[in-house]
Order: sequence, then structure tokens, then C-alpha cells
Amino acid sequence: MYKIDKILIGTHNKGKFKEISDLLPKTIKKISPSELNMESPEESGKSFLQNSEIKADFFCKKSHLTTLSDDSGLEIDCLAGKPGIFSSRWAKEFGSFNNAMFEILKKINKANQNKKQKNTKAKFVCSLTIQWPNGKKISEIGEIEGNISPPKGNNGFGYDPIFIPQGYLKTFAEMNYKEKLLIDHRYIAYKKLEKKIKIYFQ
Ligand code: ITT
Repeated sequence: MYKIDKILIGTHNKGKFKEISDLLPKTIKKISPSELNMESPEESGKSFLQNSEIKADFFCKKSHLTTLSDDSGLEIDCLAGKPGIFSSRWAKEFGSFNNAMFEILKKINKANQNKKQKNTKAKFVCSLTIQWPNGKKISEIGEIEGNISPPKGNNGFGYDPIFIPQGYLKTFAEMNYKEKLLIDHRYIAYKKLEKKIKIYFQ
């Protein structure tokens, strides 16, 4: 009934778009909001889940296409979970991801001043929401824990250079594309979602 043969991936972030496209079956046609000249909605939610729902609802209603959207970000333990849902906005406020990463490292150093053991714990969180034109929607959240490091590596996007996932010795930006794709927060959310939506794949 709701078989998915094409899907709008509701994001303007090229890094996210590529990862989500590569996780979905090859047989599904992937469409981007820019192909349809659609802007982004205001992210007025208070959580990753609320924001991924806002994006899915906005793009789905505008395009009348089944839509998969993502809200994600980096939560840093010693910064009380910041930047969190404001991860993208911090990069805009500070002028670039490089500047935002530099500011994050400064803030982490300040928060750890006079501490015997430096707390660099962080996690990437991703909420994925799929919405069908009839209003049916499903969301799943994925998280990956790790630590913040000085920037290293040139691959990936966003905050990848400063995040080392637990159990690894390199940042996401030092990993090759496939290596990150198959472990990150987006992959974890997608695998949970896939269990519920694969019946709609051809
Ligand atoms: P859309 O709203 O159009 O999807 P956006 O980039 O504004 O694009 P978000 O509001 O979800 O997306 O912000 C997420 C931020 O966290 C953004 O700055 C990303 O670059 C960053 N981020 C999310 N997942 C990431 C990942 O896997 N690696 C590095 N940075 C990531």
C-alpha cells in the first residue's frame, strides 16, 4: 500500500544526503529538496526527535512525496550536552565549522581547568523520521559515544575531525567513507528504522 519507489531525503546537508542515500536500497530513487527548489523549515523543536519530525512533515507536505529527514548533532558531556540541537547553528554563529571546532576545544579546556582528569566525553545523536503523504510517520534515534580530540583528518563533514568514536584511535574524518558510514549515529538510527520500513521496499 505504501510501497516506496522514490523518496525525498529531507536535508540540505550534502554529507547527510550522501550517507542516507547510500544506506537506502539502490532501487529507490532519491530526491533532494534543492531539486524541487524547497527551502528548509525553521527548526523550532526542543529535541532531535521534534526537529526531525518538523523537517519530515514540512518536506512531505510540500512535495507530496514519502520523506526521510534527519536531525543530528554533537552532545559534549562537560558542556552540558552543547552544542546538541544547535550544532549547525554554532557553525553559522562562529562563521565556519573550523571556527566552531576551535571554540568547542576552548570551551572544553575551560570546563576542565583544575580538573585532575580531563572529561572529553561526547556523543553524536541522530533522529531519523520517515513520513508518508497520508501522515503516517516513524522515527528512530541512533547514538554513538566517543571523545573529542584536536582536529584530525580531512574526510567526512561537519564535526567529523574532532570526534573519536569509542573503541577507535582515529577521528571520523580520518576514517574512510565506508568505515564511518557503517558505524555512525545515522547508521544506528537507520538500522532501527529499516527493520520497520523494509516491508515497504520493493
Ligand atoms: P538540514 O537541517 O538541512 O538537515 P543541517 O546541517 O542544518 O541540515 P542539522 O540541523 O541536523 O542539519 O544539524 C546537524 C549538525 O551536526 C550539522 O552542523 C552537521 O554538520 C553536524 N553533524 C551531524 N551529523 C554529523 C556527522 O555524521 N559528522 C559530522 N557532523 C555531523
